[in-house]
Parts: sequence; C-alpha cells; structure tokens
Amino acid sequence: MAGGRAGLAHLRGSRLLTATTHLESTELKTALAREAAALGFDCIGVTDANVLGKAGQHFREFLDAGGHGDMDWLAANPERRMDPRVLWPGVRSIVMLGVNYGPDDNPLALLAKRTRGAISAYAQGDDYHDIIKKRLKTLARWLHATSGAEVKVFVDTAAVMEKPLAQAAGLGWQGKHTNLVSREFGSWLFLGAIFTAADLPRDTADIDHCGTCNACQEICPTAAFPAPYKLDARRCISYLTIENKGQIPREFRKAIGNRIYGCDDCLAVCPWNKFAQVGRETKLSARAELREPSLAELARLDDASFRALFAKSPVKRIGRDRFIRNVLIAIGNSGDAGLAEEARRLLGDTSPLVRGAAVWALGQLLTAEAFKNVAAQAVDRETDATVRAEWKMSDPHPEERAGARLEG
Ligand code: B12
Ligand code: SF4
Ligand code: SF4
Repeated sequence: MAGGRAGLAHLRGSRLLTATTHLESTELKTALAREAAALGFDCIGVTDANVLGKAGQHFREFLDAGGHGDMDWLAANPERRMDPRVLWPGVRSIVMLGVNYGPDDNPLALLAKRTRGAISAYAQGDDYHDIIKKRLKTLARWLHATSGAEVKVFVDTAAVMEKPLAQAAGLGWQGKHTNLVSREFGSWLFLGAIFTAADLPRDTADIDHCGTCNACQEICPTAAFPAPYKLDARRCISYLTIENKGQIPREFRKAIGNRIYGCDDCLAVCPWNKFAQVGRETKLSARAELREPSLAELARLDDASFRALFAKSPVKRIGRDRFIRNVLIAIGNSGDAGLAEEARRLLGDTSPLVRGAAVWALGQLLTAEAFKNVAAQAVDRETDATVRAEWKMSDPHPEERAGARLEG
C-alpha cells in the first residue's frame, strides 16, 4: 500500500487470516487497514523497524545543539528513540496511522483579532492522545487476536520518532517545517504507532514534495528554523507556550501576539493544505467556546473554572497558572488599554508566574506615568525576586522611575 493514500479503499473486502505466510500476511494487512478505517483512522502504512538511520543521527544533532530546551524527557534514553528495536527488541513491523484533524477555518485569520486568544487547531477539541490511544489499543487488540503476534501501541508520549517512521511507511514526508505533510491531508495529521511482532508487508517510503517552497520558513514569527527541516524548539511558540514552565523569555513575547496555546502558522501556510479536508472526528473539532475566546474572560479563570473549561482538552495539561501567563502575554500584545485592568488585578495573584506576566502586560499597555503609579503601590509588596526583576525590566521609561524601590 503506497502510504495511507492508495490504502484503505483498495483493500476493502479481504478475508481475515491467522497464519503468517507471505500471501497470508498480505491479507492480514488488508484486513488491518479495513479495521483501521472502521475505527476512524484516515491513513495507514507499514514500515520496518530499522529505517531510522539518518533520522536518528539528525535527532542526536538536535540534542547536541540543545534544540530540545527543557524537554528533558525528549533527551532521555536517545538510543531508544533512534532505534525502535532498542525500545522493543521483539518488534518486526511498525504500523503507522494518521488521523486527519483538518480545521474548518483558517487558523491564521484569528491572529488579527487581538483581544481574542488563539488556541492552536489541535487543541480546540478533545485531547487527541486519549482518542487515538483508545483506537490504537482496539486495533492492536484486534491484530493480536487475529495474528497471535505481540503488539504495543504508542502515541506521542513514548520514545518513538513518529514523523520519520510515518514517512518510511508512506504516509507523507517530513516537510521543511519538520512535520509530516500528506498529499491528501496537508499538515493536519495526528500520528500514532503500533509495534508488532507480526511480519507485515512494507509500504514504500514517501518522498519530499516541498520543492522550492519556503512558505513555512518565512512565516515563522520567532525565526525558529535555523535551516529548512530543522527546528530550534526553544524559539518555537508551541514550546514557549506549552512546554516552557517559567516566564516566557522577553525576546519572544511580542512575536507571540495572541497565541495562547501552541502555534499553527507554519502548518497553516503550507500549500499542500489545499488538498486537505475537514477532520471527520467531531470530538477533535473545535468547541464553540475555544474558537476565539475573549482574553478578558480567560484572565478571570481560577483553578476550578480553568479545569471545567478545559475538561478533556489538551490545554488542561499546562495548568491554570501557565495558561494565565500566556493569556497575559496576549493581553500585553492586544493594544487594548481596557484590558490593563485585568492585568492589574492579577498583580495580586498567588502565582509569581502570573504576577510577572501581569507586570509585563501593564508595561505594554500603560503610559509611563500610569505604570509608575501602579509600580509605586505594588513593588514594595512583591516578595518574589523574579517578579521584582520583571518590574525593573518592564518599566516603559526606566530613567523616570520613582527612585530606588524598583532597583531591588
Ligand atoms: C517534541 C515534540 C514537539 C516539540 C519539538 C517539535 C519538533 N519539530 O521536534 C514542540 C513542543 C516544539 C512541538 C511542537 C509541535 N508539535 Co509536536 N511533537 C513532539 C514529539 C513528542 C517528538 C518530536 C521529536 O522527536 N522531535 C525531535 C526532532 C529532532 O525530531 P524531528 O522534528 O523529527 O527532526 C527531524 C528534522 O529536524 C530532520 N532533520 C534534521 N536535520 C536535517 C537535515 C536535513 C538535510 C534533512 C533533510 C532533515 C533534517 O530530521 C530529524 C529527524 O527526523 C512528537 C511525537 C513523537 N513521539 O514523535 C510530537 C509531534 C511531532 N507534534 C505534533 C504537533 C501536531 C505539533 C504542533 C503542530 C502543535 C502546535 N500546533 O502547536 C507543533 C509544530 C511545531 C513544529 N514546527 O514542529 C505532531 C505532528 C504530526 C505531523 N503531522 O507531523 C506529533 C507527531 C504528535 C502526534 N502524535 O501527532 N512538538
Ligand atoms: S509552530 Fe509557529 S513558532 Fe513554531 S516553528 Fe511553526 S511557525 Fe514557528
Ligand atoms: S510550507 Fe512549503 S516548504 Fe513548508 S512544509 Fe509546506 S511545502 Fe514544504
């Protein structure tokens, strides 16, 4: 099956078999594709466990350059990621699966609505980890019951290089934005993997179709690509707003605009999206309240209302404080002085992460005089050194500060 493309439709109607001769394994694969389609997977392909040679080297270079930032889990046991046979010596075939989550609108349009928060398309519905893992387990159970072979499932969180494996399985190619692009679904595919001891026929790897296009490299607001096909995660808004636990480095705050969870720019600009279709899983599609939420309303979330709003959503993973930090950066970028009141109220928040981001937002929205007046009341009460540092650095006109209080 050439990628997931030719796959499912052509292979419908095959019989289930339990033995492992060549012909039978072909039919097993046919039946597997049919089961996958019935479970809601949009593409499927099979590859060998030994295909990661070059991708493994690239991964090592990425780690050596520190491109993973604080994602220590990504750097842990690199040999497992670089070679699936280290992760599981019993693996003989890797089944790669994709689920289309094509949005029904253009994610770039929301970036102009500065008083609204932009949550990336993948996170506006239910958490794909939960949905895909459940489907993978069902499919893997079926494969085990049908073939007798051992199986293991992985989506995102395990030490598996899903993108190069998906390319090797023919699902698409790793584009210059480093994500897997499909000729059928554009940039909008979630990936998952089933490792199995069954010997299934391999698909042909897809080849690069980026050509001379450079759109994703040019649009990136934080210049996160040191070169085509290479990402410095430390500069990527997805990393900065989701993975990064501390204050967002000052150099990126303005470029973040109103992106409060992840970023879709390099995905959305890809010309291959013209073939994309809207995802068919309603649980993954955007919830009305997360399409363009008001920054003012989000800024008022406490722990309980945050958990309620983001129940089953991937956003809940970062917790209320990190989320409000992001909302405050967007408020600072809103250009709407009316939102300064939200930031001012959050100067009294229990979280230093929130207070520090509130200081920055006020520095963006208030006049130098107004900022000085707020600072005069707030700085003395501030006990956290990182927040005091924010006061010092966010002052729009440091030379006009009201004396030594801001120096500490
Ligand atoms: C860590 C991680 C991140 C990190 C780092 C991203 C990255 N590009 O590595 C951060 C937090 C930034 C992130 C962001 C996003 N992520 Co993410 N992430 C992962 C995760 C867990 C591991 C990826 C990884 O191994 N990174 C390490 C680097 C080294 O791997 P790499 O990108 O494959 O690197 C290759 C290239 O750099 C290339 N290369 C390097 N040098 C050279 C030189 C040449 C000449 C060539 C040709 C190639 C080349 O080879 C390397 C090896 O293949 C995967 C799930 C998984 N287990 O695979 C999801 C995953 C990649 N993420 C996913 C998604 C959806 C996103 C976001 C779109 C979410 C969002 N909207 O905010 C963004 C996209 C940002 C971007 N442009 O990549 C999906 C992507 C699906 C797809 N179609 O590809 C995945 C597969 C999760 C899933 N199960 O669906 N993510
Ligand atoms: S997700 Fe956004 S910040 Fe990250 S590389 Fe793509 S365009 Fe740049
Ligand atoms: S935007 Fe262009 S360069 Fe980037 S992944 Fe898509 S086709 Fe490739």
